[in-house]
Order: sequence, then structure tokens, then C-alpha cells
Amino acid sequence: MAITEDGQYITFGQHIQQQQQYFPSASGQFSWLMSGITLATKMIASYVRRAGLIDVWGDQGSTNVQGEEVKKLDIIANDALKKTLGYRGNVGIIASEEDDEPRVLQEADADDSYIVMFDPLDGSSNIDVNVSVGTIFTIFRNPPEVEGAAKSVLQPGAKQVAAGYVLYGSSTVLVYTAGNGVHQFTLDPQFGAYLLTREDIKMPEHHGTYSVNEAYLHRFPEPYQRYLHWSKHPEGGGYKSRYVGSLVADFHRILITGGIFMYPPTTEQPNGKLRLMYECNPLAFVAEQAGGLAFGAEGKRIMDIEPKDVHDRTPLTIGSKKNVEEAMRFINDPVKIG
Ligand code: P6P
Repeated sequence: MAITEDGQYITFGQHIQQQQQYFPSASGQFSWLMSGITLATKMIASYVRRAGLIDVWGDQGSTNVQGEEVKKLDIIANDALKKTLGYRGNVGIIASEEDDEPRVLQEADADDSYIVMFDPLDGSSNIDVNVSVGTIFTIFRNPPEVEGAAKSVLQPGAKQVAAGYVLYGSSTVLVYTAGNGVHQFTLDPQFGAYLLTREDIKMPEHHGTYSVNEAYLHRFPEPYQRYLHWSKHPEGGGYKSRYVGSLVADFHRILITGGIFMYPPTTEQPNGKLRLMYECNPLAFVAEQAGGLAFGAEGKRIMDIEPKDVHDRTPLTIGSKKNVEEAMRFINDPVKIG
């Protein structure tokens, strides 16, 4: 249910204002920037909700820098974010999964300029079959001392100012953190406003579900295979499996009910499939703020990884603290245990 203060709904904008007390240095620029993201996601939601009624199914006819078929809605979502962020005046650089290189939007003044990176519509191939999709975003400060957009965006996830996602699911929910807890807002289509529906979300410490595409089991490194064998074995974890195949949907379920999501290295993609900067870092920030954990290759904390390129990929193991610690005991210790 929407959370209210003396009967008044708390909108996203009000919540950001309330949060400013924790960031005395904030000059209101951050909330202005966030209003650009929320506006874009309301526009995206309006298209997603009418897919089929308007011509947004299917491919746009090109492939992106990832070599993936671009869906019509990918372009719409990407354009919506670039346009709304472009008018914010304090966004110096944007980087998108859909664009080859980070773009300098404007040479905003260094002291309150931000970088916004996003996956405009993750899982867009699910649109045609009505499965949930999501927008994932992350915000960094634009370092005045660093020359050039390509270098400015290469910051470890630990330097994120804020991050989150919008899940276009049974309802449209915005989940974000600015380093002071994780909060969820639900878009009320009548008001056209995001209303607070969960405050200071804490991920359950453990839950008996794992989320991985088991079709690739035999392509995973052996320690991952042993963990997955253990996790479902009645004398091991005895866990159930849940896998939507849309990262934001799988992650949001784990944020609320607990469990673990993995996209391991495979023989075809030894660095994994998911993107560090605008998929794994934002979700890792949310997960850690909610009491969870997120690791990449060789047991490295996702938010400690120093990126080499804006489109770097990384394996991902993320979720409830105890579930991830269990998995990392297998992954970090190739010696047969259990
Ligand atoms: P696979 C969607 O294409 C995506 O990027 C994520 O949303 C999702 O978690 C993953 O790929 C699914 O990949 O290889 O299981 O189809």
C-alpha cells in the first residue's frame, strides 16, 4: 500500500527532498536530475503498456554495439532517457547500452555535473511475449579533473552516487538507493506519480530459491556446477528454481523475497553476459544497501571492479547474504566440498 504522511501520499520527489537532509552538500541538483529519469520511465511505461496496440513489437532492423538485435522499444526508451536527461543541465555525460561510446551531453559546470549510465530497456526481447522488462540506471559524479568522456565514466561501482531500476511488471515500480537505504515507488497511472510503497527495504538473509539459466550448466566452470548440484539436492540446499530471463524481474524478486541470482562465466562468454557499468554495478549497490552481496569473477566484490571499458562484461553472483556466501564457498574453493 502507498505509504502516507498524515494521509498525504509520499511522492518520489518528496522522498528525495526528505533524503536531502542526509546529504547537506546536495544542492537540489540531484533531485532535478532524478526527475529526468522518472519522467523518461513514465514515457517508457506508457509505450510498454500499449505494446501491440501501437507498433512497438519486434526488431527495429539494426544491431547495437553488443551485436544484439535492436527492438523498436529499445530505441524509444533510449531516446526518452537521452532527451529528458539532456534538458537537466547538470548531466555532463551519458552512456547507454545502446550507444557505442559515452556521449558528452553538455559541458555542465564541473562542480555539480553528473554522469548517468543506463540500460534503457533490459530484457526487451521479452516485450513481444508480455514478460516484464526493466530500465536500469546508475549515477556518478563527473570528475572535473578527468579529460574526456570515455575516461570519466570508468569509475568503480563504489563511487556511485545513486542507482536503481524501473520494473515494468504487473505494476511499474521504481527502486533506488542514494546510499541511505533502498526505497520502492509504484507508478499510479491515475496520478502519473511514483508513490512510496516500500521504505528502507531489507533483503531477507536467506531464501531457498536460486535463479540461473540451467541450459548452460555444462558450460559453467566446474565449481559453479557443483554449487548448483548441491543447491537443488534434497540433502544439500533443496532449493527451488525461479528464472524469468529478465534481469530486473529476477533481481526484484530476490530483493523482496530473498534468494540468489547467478550469471556465471560460460565457455562462450568467459566474462559472463551481463554488463558491469549499467547492469551489475547498479544492482550491486541496491543489493548491498538492502543487506545483500554481489560478486563477480574470482570472488571480487562487484563494486570494487575497476572498469576498462564502458561495455565491460562480468560474471554476476548476487542476492541474499547467506545464499551468496554459500555459493562463494564453492566458487572460491575449487577443492571438492559438500
Ligand atoms: P539468457 C536479457 O537479454 C538479459 O540481458 C537479462 O535481462 C537476462 O538476465 C539475461 O539476458 C538472460 O540471458 O542467456 O539466460 O537468455
